[in-house]
Amino acid sequence: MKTQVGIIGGGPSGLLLSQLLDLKGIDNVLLEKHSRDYVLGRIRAGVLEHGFAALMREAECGERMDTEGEIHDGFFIAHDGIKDRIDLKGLTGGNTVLVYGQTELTRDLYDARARMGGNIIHNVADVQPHDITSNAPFLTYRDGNEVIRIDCDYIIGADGFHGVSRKSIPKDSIREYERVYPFGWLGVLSRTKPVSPELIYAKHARGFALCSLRSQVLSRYYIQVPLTDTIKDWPDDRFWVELKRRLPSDVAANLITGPSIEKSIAPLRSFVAEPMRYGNMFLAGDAAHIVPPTGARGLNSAASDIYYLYHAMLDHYKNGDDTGLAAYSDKALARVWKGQRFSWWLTNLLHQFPDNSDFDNHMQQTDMDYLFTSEMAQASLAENYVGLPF
Ligand code: FAS
Ligand code: PHB
Repeated sequence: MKTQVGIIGGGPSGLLLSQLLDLKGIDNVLLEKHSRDYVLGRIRAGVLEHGFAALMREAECGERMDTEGEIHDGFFIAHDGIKDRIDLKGLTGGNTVLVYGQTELTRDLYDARARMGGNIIHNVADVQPHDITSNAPFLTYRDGNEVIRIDCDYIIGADGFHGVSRKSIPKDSIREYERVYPFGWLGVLSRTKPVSPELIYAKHARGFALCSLRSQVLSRYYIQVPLTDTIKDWPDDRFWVELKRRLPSDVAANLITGPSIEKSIAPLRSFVAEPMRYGNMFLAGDAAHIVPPTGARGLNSAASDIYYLYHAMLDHYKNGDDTGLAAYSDKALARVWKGQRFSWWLTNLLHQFPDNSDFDNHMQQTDMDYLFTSEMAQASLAENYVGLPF
């Protein structure tokens, strides 16, 4: 099999790039190790920057997002028993975010690929990139006992944090930066009316909590839990009691509880791999970087990677211009690191760190006091949350 671009990974990064390239007549094949239903079974991100939404529309996948997604002009930070609002729209000259689940966005991308007859191969085993630094790289994968080879001009590693692409780069050609946080997020999805029309991020002595949503009948809640906890430690009743304890009393009083339809614990880490290119293989999305979900930057950092790669591939195949490909890693990393900073800062502001000194905790409280006594500080938070320019 021969193609122009070989993509590893059928999550949002790989699917969005595959769709954008196909629309411009750039041939690509996408290899995904799981089934479509397995990928769609993951409950992940919920907040899209306007840049991501624009890219979905350019990929002719934005219709349901614009119909069913909710535009949010702001969100709340609960602290010291009160709620303060961050006025995203007012502080950023009109920018907002779109609340639309990653599951639905991924479904829209899969449906669009199917409509276009996109070449997506599921349930592939042992995907391996080969001759990455040559001008004739190729991919192999196993289908039963048969090994299939795909010759391509470029390989895109969009296979997430645990994928094969980043691990195929020699250790002396890649540098990794990481911070693992001493807690995780226990997430619950419930078919209940959301407690608040806008998101509430809560800082509390018992731990962080987040009230989010997927629609007016589907709520998404999170609480900070120790890394040693498992979902067996958190039957629904205990979860709801603990969530209420971390929310301002007026919010807790209005919380509608119900059976969890999904429950999972995600560890939190900050991670960046540099560079995001090795030979003719380009890393995108979680394959290259991970942020704690506090700032809703994970999926949105993937969007700018895809935007830069898409335009670089267009310049290469349509104009014979390789400056975009040469500049990709530096350009993507410049925005990735700003997303890392914001996510790290907001995580430090809102979570309880068991090893914090009294001074650390006083700094955290002072950071919160400064935020809500300075409109400039709120504007800085807002411009990062709606998404820095691509
Ligand atoms: P993904 O990991 O989504 O997709 C990679 C794909 O590659 C997967 O489908 C995988 O099956 C496939 N793959 C892996 N190895 C392969 C191989 N060897 N061969 C072929 N295919 C392979 N972000 C937020 O903004 N907000 C959140 O609340 C949030 N919550 C999250 C919770 C969890 C548990 C996780 C893990 C992430 C969360 N994220 C969140 C971040 C998440 O949304 C990612 O940013 C997003 O999935 C990135 O998309 P991709 O880069 O496509 O990677
Ligand atoms: C979610 O709805 O899953 C969500 C929203 C905002 C975040 C993280 C997760 O910062």
